[in-house]
Amino acid sequence: MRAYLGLGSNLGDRWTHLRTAVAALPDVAAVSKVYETEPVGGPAGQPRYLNCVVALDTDLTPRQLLELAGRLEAEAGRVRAELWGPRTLDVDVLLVGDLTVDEPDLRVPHPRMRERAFVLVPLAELDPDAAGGAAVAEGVVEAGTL
Ligand code: GSY
Repeated sequence: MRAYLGLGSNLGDRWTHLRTAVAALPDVAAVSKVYETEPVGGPAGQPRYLNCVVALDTDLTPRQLLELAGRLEAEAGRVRAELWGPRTLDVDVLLVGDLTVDEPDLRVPHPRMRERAFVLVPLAELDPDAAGGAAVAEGVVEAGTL
């Protein structure tokens, strides 16, 4: 099954956090470019994010992908101090095939992905259909590749 994860970092060595996470992911089929993006939500004045999207061809379930995301965030030293606050690493499960999940701690497709240019721009690069067509790139600037 084709799954998409959204990765973001705006604390510490952002490139290393993204690189380390992608290297630890199984069954990677494609990695988008990395984009520097204006923070959405959270406290004013927080640093800009680096964001990318990773495609996996995987048999992992949405729940297993969520657990994997949590492990990678913990390994990056993420501390959940503040809702939507700065973070070393955020890994969101965006899409898992055409599965839908609606549980208190896990919703797939990710419920806010369609509003977020920092998700839609890298996702459109890998799969325009999954992103719903061309994405508006407001606040999103190409920064390089991993
Ligand atoms: O939901 C992911 C964490 N996050 C981000 C992010 O990854 N990028 C940007 N630009 N803003 C964000 N706000 C939150 S919360």
